[in-house]
Parts: sequence; C-alpha cells; structure tokens
Amino acid sequence: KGSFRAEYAGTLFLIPYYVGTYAILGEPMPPAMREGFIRYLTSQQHDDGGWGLDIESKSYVVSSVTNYVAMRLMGVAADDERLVRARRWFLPHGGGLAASSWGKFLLTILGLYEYDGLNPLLPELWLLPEWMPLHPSRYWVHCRMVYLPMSYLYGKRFVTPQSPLLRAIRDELYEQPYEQIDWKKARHRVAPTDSYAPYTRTLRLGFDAMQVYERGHSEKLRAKAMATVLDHIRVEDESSDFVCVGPLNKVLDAIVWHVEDPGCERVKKHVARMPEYVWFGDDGAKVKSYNSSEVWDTAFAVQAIVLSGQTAQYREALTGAQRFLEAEQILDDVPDAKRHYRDVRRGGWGFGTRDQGWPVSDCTGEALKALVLLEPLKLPAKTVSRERMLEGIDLILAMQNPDGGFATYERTRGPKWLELFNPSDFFAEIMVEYSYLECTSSSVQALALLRDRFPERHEAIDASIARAVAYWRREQRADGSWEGFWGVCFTYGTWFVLDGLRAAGVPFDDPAVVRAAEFLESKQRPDGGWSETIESSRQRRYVEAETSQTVQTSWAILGLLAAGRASSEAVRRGCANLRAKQRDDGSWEKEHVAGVTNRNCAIDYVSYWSIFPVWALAASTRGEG
Ligand code: LAN
Repeated sequence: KGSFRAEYAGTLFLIPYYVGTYAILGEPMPPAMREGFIRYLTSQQHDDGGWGLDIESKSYVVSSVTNYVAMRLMGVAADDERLVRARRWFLPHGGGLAASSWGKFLLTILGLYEYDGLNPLLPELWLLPEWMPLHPSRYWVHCRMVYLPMSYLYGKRFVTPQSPLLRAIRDELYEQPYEQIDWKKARHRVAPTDSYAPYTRTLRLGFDAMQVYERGHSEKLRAKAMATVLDHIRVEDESSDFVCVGPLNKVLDAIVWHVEDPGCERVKKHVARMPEYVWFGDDGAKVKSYNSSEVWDTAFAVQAIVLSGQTAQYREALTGAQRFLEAEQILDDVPDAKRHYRDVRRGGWGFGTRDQGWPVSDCTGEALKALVLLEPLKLPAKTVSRERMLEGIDLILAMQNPDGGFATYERTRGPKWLELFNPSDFFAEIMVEYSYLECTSSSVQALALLRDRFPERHEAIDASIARAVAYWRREQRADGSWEGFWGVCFTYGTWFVLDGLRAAGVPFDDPAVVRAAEFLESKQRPDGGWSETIESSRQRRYVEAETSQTVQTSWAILGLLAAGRASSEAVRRGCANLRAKQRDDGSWEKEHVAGVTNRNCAIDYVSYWSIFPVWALAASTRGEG
C-alpha cells in the first residue's frame, strides 16, 4: 500500500465485545485470534486479578468481568488460576452488577444480566423533533453510533440463545444466586473504580422517566423508531464498506443484522472485515480502537523524514507514502446524506483508510501538509490535483465551529449541557463535538500552507485563521500552557497550538507565545527531558512520570522551536536527552502511552516513538519545527 503501518491499541474493553460477537453470530473465531487474545489478556491481567480500562489504568470492574467472560467463551476453565484470581477481585467489587454500562450491555445480550437492570436506551429518541438538543443526530459520532445499535437491541430485548456454557458463566459473575438478584436496584449502580464521569442527578431522573415511558410505550411508535434506527445503521454500514466508524458499533451493527436475518449478506460482510480491527503483536492479539491509523501515521512520518533532509535515502518509502495518501482521499459523499445527518465528506481524509469513510478535520490537515511537502521531490507517484486539494481546503473551512475552533468529524451540533446526560461512566466529554486545540492547529496549518495557491479562497482562509487564533488566545491557561485532549497532555496541547500560531504568522514575541515557551521551559527536567503521564489528562493537572519521556520531550522541543527558541539552551539539552536515549539500532524504547481519549482512556500510538524523536532532532538541526 505504501503506508506506514504501526500498532494502535491500548484499550482493554474491546476484546470481550469481539469474542461475544463471534459467539452470538455463531461464527468460529479464527484460531490465531483466539490464541492471541488469551495470550494478550493473560499478559495484561493485574496482580490483583483484575483488568484495567486500558493498559495504564488500575483494575476496572467492567474490564475484569467482561474479559473474564471472554476468557471463558474462548475455552478457559472456571477453575483456571487466572480466572479464580479474577473472580476473587471482581466479586467483592460487585461483579456484573457494578460494571459500567457498556459492560452490562454486553452481559445482557449474552444472557448474563437482565434487561431490567439496564437503563433504557430508547430508539424513540430518534423520533424526537430534530431541533431538540436531545435528538441523537446532535451527539458526537462515536457516541451516536454506539448507542444507535444498542437502542435497536434494547428495543428488541435481544438475548442470544443460552448454552450450557453461558448458563455456567452466569453463575460465576455474582456473589448471590442469579435468581435472587434485585435487577432494578442495579440500574444506577456502578463501582467507584469504573465511575470516572459519575451519573448526574439529571441523568438518573431522565432514565427513571424513560423507564416509566418504557412500561407503557406504544408498539406502533416503537416499530417506527426501530425502522428509523435500522435505516441509519444500514447507511453507516454501507457508506463505510462495513468497517464503521469504530470497532464497537461495527460489531453491534453485525449483531443487529444477525437479529434481522441470521446469516444474511450483511452479516457476512461484517464478519469478513472483523479481523481488520485486530492487531497481532509479540504479546498477543488486541482489538484496536480504530480499523487503522495509517493516514495519521504516514502523514507524520513523511513530515519527519522530509525535515530530516534524508529524502534521497528514503525515496522509495516516500514514494509509497505519496501514492498511499493520494489514494486515501475520500472522493464521494454519503448517499442521501442529509437524511442521515451526514455532512459533506468529499475531499477529506480519515484517520486510517478511505473506505472507513469518516473524514477528520486534523487528518485532512496533516495529509495535505504531507502531500505539499512531498511535491518538490518530484516522486514517481500520483499526487492530488489542484481541484482535489481545493476540496480538502473547502472541507476544512466548512468544519470550523462558530467559536473559531475545529472539532473532529462534524461541527458541534449540541449544547455543552448535554454532557449532563453522559451515560458512559468511564469517558468524559463524549456527548457532543467540542472545539479541540489540536484539531484546530492541523487545520490552520494546512490552510496557511495552501493559502497562496488559492487566491479564490484568500478571504475565507484569512478569516478562518484569525478566528482560530482568537480561539487559542481564549483557551490559553494562566500558566501559559494549553491542555491537549487527544495526547498526553499539556505538552501535546502546547506544542500543537504553538505550531498553529506560527503558521498563522503570530510573531515569536507575542505574549501568548512567550508565556507558552516559558511554561515549557519551566517543566524541563534536570536530565534535559520532559515528562507527563496520562494522569495529567485524568486529573487535569501536570503530572510527571518517574522518568523523562521520549515522546513528550520531542513535543516540547517542537513547541519551543515553533516559539522561535531554536538556539536556546533548553532545546540543546532536550536534544541531547533524546540522543542519549537512542538505541544502537536507531530506535527509542517504548514508554508510557502518549495518547488518550475522552480524558480517561489510554490510547497507544506506537509509531510515536519512532516519528517524534526523529522529527524533533531533524527540526532542531534546521532550526525549525
Ligand atoms: C481517535 C483516534 C484519532 C484521533 C485524532 C485524529 C488523533 C484526534 O486528533 C481527533 C480524534 C480522533 C479521530 C479519535 C477520536 C476518538 C477515538 C475514535 C480515537 C481516540 C480512537 C479511539 C476513540 C474512541 C472514541 C474510543 C472509544 C471506543 C469506541 C469503540 C467508541
């Protein structure tokens, strides 16, 4: 393909959904996957017997109970030492009754928990008038697309036929006999370990009201809602070639079609693309939180290599990268887009591959940047035409929020207070799109880079950049930093915004830039490195790891370069730190995860340990960023 392909993993709550889906569909799991999942889960089990939400978190009831079920479904015996230890941890923590909601849902469709113990997930929400903030079309796509098939399965009260194995597992998940459980009491119950974003009173009241509705709901309305939901599922599946926006809605959609028509063509198409989400590594197999990270990784790798000046040596790799990026631009729109609440997608790039079909503002920006950087090399590969570049620019321009920032997939469609209804337990800020500092930076950088080519867009681009700069100024914190959302954390955010400000032409002596550079310098450690862990994102304050971290050190250097401090002592010492840590084969050791999602869940971008130190060293040698 020509892409840079790297591991992309980190979460520990997705394997059970995969294993459970194979079981529900009655599809045999590929043996290598089964063996790999077991090996990986074994390596990730904590000493206390539990599993974390992700590879850097303490034990969560949700992951412990559902990974336990996954191990059982894959053939591990209940008296296996690993599973005995797991039960010893999760039973006193409440077992299935205290798992967070996405875990309870999986247990329910497997027949290991009762619908009476779930809060309602009403398909009828889709029939609300569209102007209402609670209408699901206003939610963030990841939230919207997960609850879409969940509401269908809830509406059907779907439970997979029970087997002796499932019956046995059921009795292993609770301290009390299954028949004696008071399900209604478990509805709002979540273990403190799992409750990063606790249910608000508003949400509990909302759920209780929906419960009342559910008792007397009209079957006619339900049927209409189910048909609407199914139609949105169909369009998501077809317009993403059955890849879907993420792994969870992909497998849930597969189950929906199985319920509609077991063994039908759509189920087969889903199953055929399930392995795409699985990464096979030395430590076993894991479910990635995206089908691929190739556009993102490739765009970054290109920028690092081109800056290093070693373009002759890596001509072949760069040619492949150009071919790949050209081929991955999305060139069509979703049919009947408006009716399915889809924006224009033509001209954009997604995070992974084109067929997934969901452009992201910053992925579009980084892909355009990389392609522009490659142009002078005159590589023997196709590149995007002027018209297609303009489509990319227009897509970015159309994605800007009224506050001047850029969100991920769509402009913000709902009010912030919808967050009061966040039912996910372990994610914060999941309900609607927000403006993100980082997405804004990549978007602005692409606009600035391409401005001169498109006189017909000068006015629009200049206005857009000015609004973005105003947004960044408002978001700067008192200590001079910016808080990142998709990477760990203040280092990530500060680097991105400084790069964006430079692209926007804000001078180095601008007070915002000076304060940010001083912030970064103040956080440099005695060994010349920088350090942050995901606790920064979780606790929303700067938390350092025990040692300097290669990726944060690289970002801090890049930030300082973007602030005009190429010849500073801080940059010199930072680079010395990176050089000292480079291994003989040229690589850097992997350390703490550098990526995060929704403030709480670690996302492991493994390419970052090769891309960013090279980028930082290359840029500092040239005095750039
Ligand atoms: C991603 C991965 C890429 C990421 C960047 C492009 C890096 C970012 O700048 C914008 C947001 C985006 C596209 C993003 C959004 C949230 C995702 C999809 C993730 C962090 C990967 C996993 C996360 C998802 C919500 C995790 C929860 C799992 C589900 C199955 C819903």
